[in-house]
Amino acid sequence: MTAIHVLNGPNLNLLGKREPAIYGSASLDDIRDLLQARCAARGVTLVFRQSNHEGDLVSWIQEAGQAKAPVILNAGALTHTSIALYDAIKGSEASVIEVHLSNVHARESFRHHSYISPAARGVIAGFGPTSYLLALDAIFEKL
Ligand code: CA2
Repeated sequence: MTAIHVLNGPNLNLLGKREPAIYGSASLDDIRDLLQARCAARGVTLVFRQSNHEGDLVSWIQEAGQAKAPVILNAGALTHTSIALYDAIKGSEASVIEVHLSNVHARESFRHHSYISPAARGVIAGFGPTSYLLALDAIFEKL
């Protein structure tokens, strides 16, 4: 395995600063540090990125697909809107685990549909930062 790519979408840079009742108190840097420690213990390189721009995420998914690197993707609200991300995953044959901090199915109905899920290898939602750790365990064990 060359590296594991963890890609984060719009507004996730605000984690830990706003809406702690929904998203918890951990910042995105805290989540990166948790994952970095696990990856270092396994001798695996972690690529951890966040962007508020859809095109960045498209390019990063293509990059991971070309490198045959597994992806953990929290696309934020783009989950519910982006055919471009669906096409990027399908087109690049990236192996993607979709993650969410919150249980999107227990929230507003517009969060119940995901354009990512049909292209994803699996989906983990509702466990806060542990959603990312569970995805990492799945990669270590299954891929
Ligand atoms: O639960 C998740 O991880 C989400 O992907 C988070 C997205 C939301 O649109 C999805 O439906 C579910 C929102 C990310 C924005 O995070 C914020 C954090 C703090 C303050 C405001 C937004």
